[in-house]
Parts: sequence; structure tokens; C-alpha cells
Amino acid sequence: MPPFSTQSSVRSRCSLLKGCIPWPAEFAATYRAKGYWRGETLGAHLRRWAAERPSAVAVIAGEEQLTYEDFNGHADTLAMHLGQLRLRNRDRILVQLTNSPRFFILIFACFRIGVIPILTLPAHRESEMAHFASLSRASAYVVPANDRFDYVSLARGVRQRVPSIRHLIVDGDDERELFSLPRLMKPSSSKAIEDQSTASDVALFLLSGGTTGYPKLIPRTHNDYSYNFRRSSEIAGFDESTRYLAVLPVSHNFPLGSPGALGVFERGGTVVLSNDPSSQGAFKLIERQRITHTSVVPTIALRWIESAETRRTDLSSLRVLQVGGARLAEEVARKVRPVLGCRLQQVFGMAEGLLNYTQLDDDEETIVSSQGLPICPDDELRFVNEEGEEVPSGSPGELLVRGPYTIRGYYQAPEHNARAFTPDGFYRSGDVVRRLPTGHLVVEGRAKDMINRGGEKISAVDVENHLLAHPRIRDAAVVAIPDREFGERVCVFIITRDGAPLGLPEIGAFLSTRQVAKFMYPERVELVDAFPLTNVGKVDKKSLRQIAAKISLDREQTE
Ligand code: AMP
Ligand code: DBH
Repeated sequence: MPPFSTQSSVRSRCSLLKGCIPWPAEFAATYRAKGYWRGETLGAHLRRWAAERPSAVAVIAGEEQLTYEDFNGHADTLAMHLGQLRLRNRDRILVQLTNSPRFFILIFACFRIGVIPILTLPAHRESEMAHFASLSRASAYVVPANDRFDYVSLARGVRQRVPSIRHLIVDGDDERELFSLPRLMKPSSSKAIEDQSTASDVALFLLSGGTTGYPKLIPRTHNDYSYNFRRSSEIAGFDESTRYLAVLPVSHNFPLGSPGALGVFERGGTVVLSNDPSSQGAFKLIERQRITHTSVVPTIALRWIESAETRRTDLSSLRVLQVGGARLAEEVARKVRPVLGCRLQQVFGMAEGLLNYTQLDDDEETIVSSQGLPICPDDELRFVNEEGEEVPSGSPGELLVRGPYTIRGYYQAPEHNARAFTPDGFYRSGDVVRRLPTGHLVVEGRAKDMINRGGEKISAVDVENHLLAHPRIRDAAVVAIPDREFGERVCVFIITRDGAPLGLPEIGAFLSTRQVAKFMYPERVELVDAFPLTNVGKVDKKSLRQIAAKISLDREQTE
């Protein structure tokens, strides 16, 4: 295939949203010919599901139940009302909901009229939300009604900063705001509107964990995202009897589409929603709702295992526990089957695309010690060293990937794209990975400058930028510190202007005035006079990481 040029592709773009990079035509043709891309919009998927199993229950949340037929009907009504708010094909809207049936009704209403939801997390705060809003020139912002956190105030703050936001919509009632999501779903006499999206266009934006600065927006098309969850649902063995528990935020790619809730809908099963990943809450639901599948990050898996070891609960309905988002320690992986009584499926995925799963019938050794096989025969994987050269087969190298559901570029990010993608369109995952003779991948670590706190990806640069605004901080370097519970936590090395220490409480108080998500707060601070430097004079993060690792080791030994 001819070399891929970002510039010419952008110019020759015909049907993709401005600011997104399409697959070159010859790749698109191959992906269609091989049946990965089927030309069915996500909105049309829901019509098909409702026609196939109208009275089956699609979603359960507490006392609420939604059949596929209701789901489809509500999505139509909401689509029509969103249209009346003058939300149009290709308009972007910020969606920041907790796990609620209305999250799904909303995104499918959007898919129908071509409005593109930006799936942000409940933990994001004003700094991040204002960034997403201004980058995308979002027209609306949807938040939960107030419970433990005042999302309405957050949204109002963002709207003040970003004038493109015309509407705030609340999932509930709030006297301060005009639009209530439940009321917009109530049937009215207005005329139904036709589906307005096309399968090759962008359906939704996911967020990257981010390597530099704020999380990037990841455009996923109807075609590619459908393949993502359809193929995943086969590999995870979903069918009509699947009862899937979503405890992670469903705006994340893992519980949404890997195979997640959308994979359940594709197979006609039932999604049970919860906002409580604690073992107590989850075990109760697994027992009561006869849950068959669920997905968690390693931190949660560890807590569940510890709790199941000491407490009797009936988890007999559980067939598969999927664990992904961060490296699962082998010792923990080994306990899943004996302690929880279900199969483990490791998932190594990324919102940018590539997904890998251990197969349900892999032998136990492979399941506990690898992160699985890519899902598609046309996932092209390369493993390279720091110079970008191919490493010998089986050796660890940075994983580069290209394929039918892996993006060719982030939204509106030409400079970052020039670094994050090779000229011929491979995404540089930043993960150091090796491939076993069986084809299974083993994730060794990360080349990128990020902290993975139990699955939450935190950009070191992002935290540094906030800290550098502190009047007493001269310089800050953020690295991961290994941690038994979370895998990694945020550790900051600081140089203060007066040379005197600065504690975590002061740092936390400062970050809270900047409206930064709490999971980004440093949990270890080290005062230094100067940073170690590389021979070109950059801060040597590698040695800072080693120092942090040593601190963590010393702490463990003294505990
Ligand atoms: P993101 O690009 O923000 O969606 O985050 C994806 C990243 O999470 C991957 O590139 C890996 O660094 C990490 N990750 C996801 N799943 C796993 C896993 N099973 N084992 C190790 N790292 C993982
Ligand atoms: O960490 C991730 O982003 C992730 C993990 C598992 C993911 O995007 C996925 C599965 O789809």
C-alpha cells in the first residue's frame, strides 16, 4: 500500500468531521471488503436490537428496567427533542453522566441525529471540562443532577468560560436549569425525525489517558466502533443469557465497548448498572441479579479477591471476570479462579483502538501470564526500539499498531499527531510489549510519561503544569511510584523557591483551587535541590523513577 501522508489525507477528506484524520481510501476499501465495516450506524443497531428482542430487558439500574423496545422509543423521542434544541448533525456535546440508563438513551439519540457525544468521566473537573468544551466547540453539556458533587455548578462554570455551550441538560430536576433529560425523553406530539448520520462518520469521542497536557479526544466512527464491540462480544462469549455488571464508569471504552454494555446489547443480553465498585456493593448485585460477566481494573479485582477470601458470598452465577486497564500482577491473576470461582479474561486495550483478550479456552498459564491476542487478523503490530527499528521477534519493544478500529489521529491535534503516529499511520502505543510464540502479548511497561493509578491514566506533564503555577514551586517533575494497592501512584519531585519543604496537604489544597481531578493529586512529595539531567539536558525521568521505586521498596521493607 502507498505511504500514508497526513497532509494529503486531511485535504482529500470527504465524509469525516473536520479535524479528524480518515483511513486512506485503500485501507477503508479493504476493511469494508473483509466485512469489518458493515455500513450500519449505531443508531440503526438499536433499531435492529429492538426489532429482534423487543420485550427483553436491556438495562437494569436499581428499581428501573428498560426493555429494548423502550430503549429504542426513548432514544427516538430524545433525538427529536434534541433536534428541537437546534442540535444538529456533527455538533459536539459534552456528556458527563454517572452510570444511568439515560446515559445509553442519550448517546443513541445522539447517534441517530449525528450529534457527537464526548464521553467524559464523572471525575473530570472544570479545568479538563473547559478544555474539552473549547477544543470541540461543544454546543451542550449534560450532567447528573446533584448528588454528592454539584455537577450543575461545574457545568455553569464551564459554560461561563466557553460561550459555544448553548444548553445545559440535567439528568434529573434542578430548579436552576431549564432542560431536564428525563423530561426531554417524554413522548410528545412532535414529528419523528429521520436518522441523519452515516456509518463512516464519527459517532463518538472517547478520551485518551493523555501523554502530554490534557487528555486527547479520540474520534471513533460508527463502522469502527461497531467492529470493536461486535468482535469483542464474540470473544467474551456474550449471548442472550449474558447479565453484565457495569461498575466502572460506562463512558470508558472498557465497560462501554470492550465488549462492555454495547457488546451485551449486540447479543441481546442485559446490562446491570451500578456506581459502586466496592466488593460489598458488587457482590450483593452479582448474587441478586445472577450476574454472569463483569469487567474491572486490577485494583478492584484485588479488593474483590481479598474480600471473597474472608467473606462467604454466592458468586456462583459469575462465569467471566475481565480485568484490564493496567498490568494485572500474576499472583493476583492466579487467585481469580480459586477464590472467585470464575474464569479470568485479561484485556489489554486502549481507547485509540487495539484490543487484546486472553481466550476463554486458553490454558490457565497463558491466562494468568499474558494480556491476550489482538482481536482482528488485520491488526498490524510492530515492535520497535528507541530508534524506531524493529526488534527481534519475541523481544520487548514499543508496540506500534494500525488496523480497522485503531484511529489514524486524535481530534484537532496536528502537532501531537505528528509524534503519536508514524508517517505511515501506525499509532505509537507507548507500551513496551513482547509477543509470545503463541501470538499472545505480554505488557512489560510503558515508554510514555504517564502514571497508571489503578487504571486511571494520569499525564505527568499535566500535573506538572498545574504545580508550576504554585508560587513556591520553582520546578516539578512527576513520576509514578510503585504501589501495592494501585500499581502506581503520583509522586512529585519538587524544587521550591525558598528551599523549604512543601507538604502534600498544601499541594492538595492548591490543586483543589485549580479544579483538578482528585485522582491526579500527588500522593508522595520529595524535595530536591536539582533534578538529574540526561546528556541533552532534559530532566532524567528514568532515574527519578528509579529513586521513586527505591523509596517505595524501602517503605515496604520498614512496614
Ligand atoms: P488509553 O490510551 O488512555 O485508553 O489507555 C490505554 C493504556 O492502558 C494502554 O496503552 C496501556 O498502557 C494500559 N493498559 C490497558 N490495559 C492493560 C493491561 N491489561 N495491562 C497493562 N496495561 C494496560
Ligand atoms: O485502559 C484502557 O483504556 C482499556 C483497558 C481495557 C481500554 O480502552 C479497553 C479495555 O478497551
